Amino acid sequence: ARPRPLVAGNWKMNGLKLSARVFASIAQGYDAALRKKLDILVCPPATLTVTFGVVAVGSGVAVGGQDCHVEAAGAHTGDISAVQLADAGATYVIVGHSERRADHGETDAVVRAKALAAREACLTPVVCVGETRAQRESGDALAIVRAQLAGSLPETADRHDLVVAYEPVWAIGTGLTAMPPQVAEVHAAIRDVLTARYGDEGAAIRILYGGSVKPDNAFDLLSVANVDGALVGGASLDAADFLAIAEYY
Ligand code: G2H
Repeated sequence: ARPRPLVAGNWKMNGLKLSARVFASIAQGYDAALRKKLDILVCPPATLTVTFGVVAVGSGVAVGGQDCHVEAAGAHTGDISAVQLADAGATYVIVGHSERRADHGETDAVVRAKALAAREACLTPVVCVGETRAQRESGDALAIVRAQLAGSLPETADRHDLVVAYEPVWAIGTGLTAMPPQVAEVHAAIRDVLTARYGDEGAAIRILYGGSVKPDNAFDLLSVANVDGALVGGASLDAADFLAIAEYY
């Protein structure tokens, strides 16, 4: 059986209090028919976690963080811990997004520590991996993704406490999307890593595709083998677009 799909929105550094209206439309659109088929997650900026959590009550939409510190508390000005996100109502947290890796120099070891901190706080980490354009062009995409997984994944995991997201860096926010055969190749390689590492549970862990997913390419991308959902950036800021992607299922 295929894993239960997950369509996740990553709002990045977008959204103000007013955006609760957009989130309310998403929550409203996640009707009984959709709930039967898939999970929906929205990861707003940390300032909106509590607001969205309140709006989400009873809707079944999960709220998540976009990053967390490796420590639960302490002298780390400007950072936010997994414990704080959980306290604010989050149940997931993205770790190792390529923008964090690039803007904040996060290494695989840091990403793994964040994934472990997330689990300590009972959050499900969404661990992101993906190659750059130069790495793809030099034929190293699979090797890079395997190395990132080797360094970023926790020792143990099951279907409930880990999600992996493949986001080719060259396809993020650029309007470029990976072709289905490219996605199939990488997702199959990720599945192999997960089953080698976690056995049967590895077959049930969700692998999301991310990178310019839109309503008009959702069908092509989500129908690829071993794609168990999407991590959606830009298109998740519009309730109708985000729901249209979820409605693939
Ligand atoms: C990739 C994705 C969401 P976008 O970063 O994480 O963003 O859909 O805007 O490419």
